[in-house]
Parts: sequence; structure tokens; C-alpha cells
Amino acid sequence: MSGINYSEKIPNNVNLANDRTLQRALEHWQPKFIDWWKGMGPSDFQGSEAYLRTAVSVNADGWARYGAVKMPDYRWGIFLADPVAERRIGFGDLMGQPAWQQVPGEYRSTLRRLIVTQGDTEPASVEQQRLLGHSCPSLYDLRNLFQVNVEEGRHLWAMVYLLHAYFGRDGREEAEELLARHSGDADKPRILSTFNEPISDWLSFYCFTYFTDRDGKYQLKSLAESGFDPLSRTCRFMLTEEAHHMFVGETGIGRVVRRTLEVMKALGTDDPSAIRRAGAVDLPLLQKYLNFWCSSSLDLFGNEISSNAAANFANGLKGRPDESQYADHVLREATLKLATPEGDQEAPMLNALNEVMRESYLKDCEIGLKRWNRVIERAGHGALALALPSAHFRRSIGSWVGHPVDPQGRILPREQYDRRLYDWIPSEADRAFVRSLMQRVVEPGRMAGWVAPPDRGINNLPLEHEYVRFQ
Ligand code: BYC
Repeated sequence: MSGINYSEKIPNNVNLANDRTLQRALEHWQPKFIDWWKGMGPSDFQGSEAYLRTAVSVNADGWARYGAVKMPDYRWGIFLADPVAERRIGFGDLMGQPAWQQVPGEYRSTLRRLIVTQGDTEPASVEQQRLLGHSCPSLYDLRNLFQVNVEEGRHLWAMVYLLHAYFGRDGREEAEELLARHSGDADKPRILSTFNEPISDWLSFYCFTYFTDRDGKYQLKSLAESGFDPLSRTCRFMLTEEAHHMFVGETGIGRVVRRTLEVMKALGTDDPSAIRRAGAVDLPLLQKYLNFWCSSSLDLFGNEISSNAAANFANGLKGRPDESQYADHVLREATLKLATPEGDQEAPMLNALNEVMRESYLKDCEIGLKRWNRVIERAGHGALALALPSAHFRRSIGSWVGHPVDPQGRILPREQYDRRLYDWIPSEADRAFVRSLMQRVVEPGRMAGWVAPPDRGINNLPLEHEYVRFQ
């Protein structure tokens, strides 16, 4: 089961050849996907060969094969983690019942909505990043961008497979729509807010892969718990791919920090304007980017109080990440204390599950911060340590929407908040400066001046390897 059949038009480990109708429907969607990729995927690099990994098996030990590939020839396919024998629903009111191999009629539209929302983010991120290749800081980074992009394309395939295989005509229509909405489009935008933000520089790309892909990790982990077994199996395999995306973010920001500290040492100052004149990103500017992308990504968890979240959990559709670590899997009695602008409130835990997830997500976000700060402290600049913004800062979803809260979580007079906002998130001038740094570097082994080299190359290759060959 875990071996992937690459001899078919659509590589898969779901015996697609045994279901001719489904196979035909997906083969019909395939050229539309390729058209979308050519039109909305990485611009101008379709003829280049990138050193990419491809799944060969869904086993932990052997899923990646590396080789130079032209992106439109990447073997996108359908890969599900192996089934767990006699798997049962692990939470909610139906706990202990056998997991569903088909969609239960009463949950059909909710499950479809969850799958469509998840699926929508994948091509959205490719669209957001489509111009970044032109300003890559190195071939190593360019290759990582393309790796992330093709895997997001595959994640779209994962959701489209579920829509086609389990949701009939509605599912097929939704699969078409996933290619029709576009990031930032005035008429047909992507569903979730963050996926309509432009990513026009590499500092944003590192922040996006650090913060937004991590939301992906948490959402996929919670869908991996689903009682709908095909969704669970798909998400389990997607999570193995997601890890690399967050690695790109964490090491990317870490490399920016290292380079900035080198420049500060060479100049003998922490003066932001001197650092900028030397072509590096001062740490307060990096902090603004962290504030922007962290607060935007926090919105992706939905409202603190959500009847959708309660119903999804109670009905066994969407659990908590790593559900087995909890003692209570039903949550009919539990409550959670929530900080709201009107003061602390006790809410039924079932309704507060978006907040539960947001809190564990924030703890996970802290890990990178600790690593970066260790380097900053060792360099003798502990006063410039980076921090996550308060979860109440600049929120567009939930009870804190519109409240003038600073990154430390203090409620300010409105006028003061408005005046100071661009002390906390990048101003147009900050963004213009960051854009000015984005000069394309493509000699093998060389790095742009604002980012340090990574510790090692890809798959044990030297950093000087030609990770992307232009045609
Ligand atoms: N923007 O009851 P509520 C990833 C909507 S990232 C716009 O609080 P619920 C990736 C919400 O849809 C992970 N709208 O929401 C990362 C709902 O609308 P409907 C993506 C928003 O349902 C990087 C209404 O407000 N996966 O994979 O509890 C690169 C009421 O809200 C937003 C998922 O998100 C927003 N920020 O939770 C590539 C998993 N927030 O349905 C990929 C699937 C809320 O009433 N989705 N709304 O019309 C879900 O589980 C849930 O839909 C949400 C919202 C967690 C998003």
C-alpha cells in the first residue's frame, strides 16, 4: 500500500486504476491544474531545472528522492499514509465508534467546507509567492522556494482527490473553484485573510513559512484526528512535507539574525540606520515583520468562541492536535478561562477549541524565538531580543477585533495606537527598504548581503551546488 505507482499518469497509492470513473475525472482536472501552475505558479522559471525531492513511498524512511526536475514535470500525485487497522474515532460524542471510510450524509457539507478551506490555502500560497524567484538571495533559497511551492501544489492535489472521490458532483465543482479563486483577487479572493496578503520580499517569505505554515501544521494535525479516515490519512502524509516548510522559515529568520549581528559587530553599533546603510535588516525591523505575520496567522484559527469548532469536535470531524495527549476527549463538562476585552470569561471548552489550538500554536512559535534569542544574547545584544506579539494585537477575527492593543498586550487610547501602529508593523518606508535589499543572487554558493549562509546544503550536497539550473 505504501509504495507509490509512478507508472500512471497520476502517481498514487490509492489504487486509482481500479476506479476508472474517478481516474478519468482526475485526469480531466490534471491539465487544468498544469495550466493554473503555468499561469499562477513561479513566474518565468518553468523551464529551469530545480533540485527537488519527490515522494517515493509514504514510509518514514524512504519518501524522498532527489533530482533535477523542471517544475511543470514534477510528479504531483495522491499519497495517503497507510491505514491504521480498525481505527476508531478518538474524541467527541462518537468516540470509540469505527472511523468512517465514507462521508456520513449529515456531515457532508461541513466536511466539504473544511476540505475546501484547507485546499484553498495551498494554491493561494503558491500565488502569493509567484514573483519571489526574481529576487532570490541564493540558489539554495530559490530551490527551497520551489520545493515549498511544488509541495503546496501537491497538497492541493490531496484535497482535490478527497473532493472528487467522496463528494460527487459538488466536490468536482469545488475542485474547479479552487483554481478559479486567486490570492488578492478583488472579485474572487482566497477564503482566509492571510492568504490574500502579498508576499513580495524574502523576509515576508521566511515569516510566512515560519508562522503561516505552522498554522498549517496545527490545522493538519487536527484534521489528521478526523473520524473521516481518508482525510486523516491524507493529512498525516501532508504533515511530513510541512516540516520542511517550517524549517525554511526558522532557518531563514535565523540566518537574517546571524547576518545582522555580523554587520553590527563589523560596524561596532546597533544603530538601525547604520545597519540599513550597510545593507542588512536591523533587529527592530525584523521584529516588525514578526509582529505582522504572527498577528495575521493568529486570525487563521477563527473566533475564540465558535459553534463551528464545537460541532466539529463533538461530531468527530476535527479534533485537537495530538488528541491522545489529553485526558478528556469529550469535553462536555470542561471550561476554559478566556481573556476578552470585557474581562476574563469562563467559556465551555467545546466552544473555545479554536483558542485552545491558538494557545498551543503560540507555544510552538516560541521555540524559534528562543533559538534566535540565544544567538542574539551570545553576541551581547540581549536588549534587542525578539518577542512574539500579544495574541490580542492587531486582530481581524475574534473578540479583539478593532481594539487598540499594543504588541505587549496593553490597551491604549485609540489615538495613541493609530499614531504608533507603524512602530510595530512595517511601514511603507520599511517595506521599500526591504525591497531594496532584494537583489537577485544566482552564482552557486553566493548569498545576498542581508542573509547569512545556511549551515549546510541540501541532501548532503555542498552549498556551492547548482541547485537551480536556468534554461
Ligand atoms: N479569514 O466559527 P469561526 C495551511 C470564517 S494553513 C477569513 O470562528 P471556525 C497552509 C470561517 O471560515 C491551514 N474568514 O470559524 C499554510 C467561518 O466562515 P463560515 C488552513 C475566516 O469554522 C501555509 C466564519 O469566519 N487550514 O494549510 O471555527 C501555506 C466563522 O468563524 C477566518 C484550515 O484552516 C479568517 N482568518 O474556524 C499553505 C483548516 N477565520 O464557514 C497552506 C480548515 C474564520 O461560517 N478550516 N473565518 O462561512 C477550519 O478548520 C476552519 O474553517 C477555520 C475557522 C479554522 C479556518
